[in-house]
Amino acid sequence: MKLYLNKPSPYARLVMVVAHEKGLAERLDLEWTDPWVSPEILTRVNPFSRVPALVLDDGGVLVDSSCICDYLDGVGGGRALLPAELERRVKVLRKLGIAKTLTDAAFGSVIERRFNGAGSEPPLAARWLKAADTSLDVIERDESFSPSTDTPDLGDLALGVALGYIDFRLKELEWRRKRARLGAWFERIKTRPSMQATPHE
Ligand SMILES: N[C@@H](CCC(=O)N[C@@H](CS)C(=O)NCC(=O)O)C(=O)O
Repeated sequence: MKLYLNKPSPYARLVMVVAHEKGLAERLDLEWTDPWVSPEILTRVNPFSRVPALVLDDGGVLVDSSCICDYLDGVGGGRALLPAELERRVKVLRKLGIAKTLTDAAFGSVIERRFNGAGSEPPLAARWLKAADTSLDVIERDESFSPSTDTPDLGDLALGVALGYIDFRLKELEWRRKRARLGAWFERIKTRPSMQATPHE
């Protein structure tokens, strides 16, 4: 399997975290690429020129981190990160949706600033940063993110990745202030080998 990725992408990082959790990291042929310059090696497999993109051994292509993670969870070893049984699955999907949307808000605001930020804060960046800040307050009060980080599911891992991205690109949010429980949770989950092996750069 060939994975197209770059180091600053929180979406690509989530895929790599899952690959490590599932014992698949060694089976991935990594193609490091900058999606923003629309390189031909990427656009010929993903016409959206986005990472992550995964080319399967039969030549089929998966795009979008949630779809790729679902696939890796199915083919990799060990416990399921996204359980098949409906009641448990819905709980994980709920957390995954929150964590991915937090990532979208944080990443979107960074990109808005980069492309439309000359002079003042772009309105969409301001909107998404406010949404990210409010959602962090909600997550701080949400006890469903696994208190034990020994057996994280896909929702927990996605939240770890979202918070790691905010530390990487949006330090000024100082998200730990007023959120001691979440801060302590993140300190634990970020020690997992899958998180340690996949730093942003
Ligand atoms: N929903 C997608 C988002 C992927 C995405 O936006 N990737 C960014 C890098 S973090 C990208 O490749 N952007 C290039 C572009 O939009 O042109 C996912 O979950 O994988």
